[in-house]
Amino acid sequence: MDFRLTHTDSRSNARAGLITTDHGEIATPVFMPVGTAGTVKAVHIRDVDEDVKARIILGNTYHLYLRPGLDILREAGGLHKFNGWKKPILTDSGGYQVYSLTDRRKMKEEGVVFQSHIDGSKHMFSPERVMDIQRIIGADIIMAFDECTPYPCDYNYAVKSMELTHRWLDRCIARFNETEDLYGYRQTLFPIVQGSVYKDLRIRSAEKIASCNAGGNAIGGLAVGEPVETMYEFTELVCSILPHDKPRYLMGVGTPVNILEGISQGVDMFDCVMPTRNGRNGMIFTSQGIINLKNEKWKADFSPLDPEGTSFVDSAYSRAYVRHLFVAGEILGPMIASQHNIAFYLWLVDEARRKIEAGTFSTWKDEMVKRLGQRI
Ligand code: PRF
Repeated sequence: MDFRLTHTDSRSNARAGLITTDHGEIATPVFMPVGTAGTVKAVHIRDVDEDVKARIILGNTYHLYLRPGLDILREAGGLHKFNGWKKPILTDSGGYQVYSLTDRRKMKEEGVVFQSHIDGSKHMFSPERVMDIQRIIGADIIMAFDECTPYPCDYNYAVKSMELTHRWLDRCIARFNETEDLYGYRQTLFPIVQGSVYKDLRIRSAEKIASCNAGGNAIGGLAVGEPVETMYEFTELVCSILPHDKPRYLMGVGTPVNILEGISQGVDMFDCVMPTRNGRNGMIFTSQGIINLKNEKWKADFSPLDPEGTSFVDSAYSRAYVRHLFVAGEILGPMIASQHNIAFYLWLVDEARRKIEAGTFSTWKDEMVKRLGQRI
């Protein structure tokens, strides 16, 4: 994997760049639609590619390991062959998913023993195991196995957890270097900064991660319930320590406004379930603001779903029609809203990139932040 910065903004830390993988190029800043189980929920892969214009999608080690399981993934020749997505894929390590299983897991130095949310069966994830699994899934970018601390988290726990994440990282790197890709294209390992909301810990963690000289670096443990200003403050702090010439990935973030703030702090990559999850509940993000399609207000609004939207669904369907689909419980409603929302997120990061290139990012961002946060 290679990363080349093409533009840097003079009034903020925003940057535009190009990641090159064996499955093609990824222009940054980028939003990565979440495909937890190997599918961006409710959207055809053709539309994720050609209509939404996603450049990379996400998969999850935890979910894919449980279902369809490693035998099927290996036999398919990896996730790309299995789901038909020909562009880059990133897999999260399971650190976050296992952490969400609060009372179905036990953390140890060796790794985590957890119970499947599907059938209650027992499994063990260790740094080595998670590297081996991500070799089998075959994503272009794979994540280190970490512990995402909850919020709030007391200082002593945060220190212990961060130190464990660092020891696990060393084991991930060792295993990654001892093993090879299985399908003939290269994989890149991203380490993850932790340290909760403690400045000294975040600095220590960012310095440790920077010293690994990885192809790219991630910021974890944020967007877990802390105030948004805290998230921005720590994102900025960590970005100031992580290498300038490597992509930076802020995990699990966020709203359109969070993404614009992240970009202005120097983040290059984002992922979030919000566009698809909220879309399935009838919430759509537009350049005018947020719309709840279930609202009575849209009952007889025959204007296009989003007059400025880039997806075919935006002009093909009216707000009144999509509202009707939601009210009637029709499956097409969640499909249309999901497709619209991820197209909107991709439009947003593309537009940010164009503004960075044109040198007008900061003023555009301030204007967009005012508009995007409001509910209409
Ligand atoms: N670690 C991992 N995945 C993540 C996170 C993390 O801290 C987050 C936190 N927002 C989202 N996804 N491995």
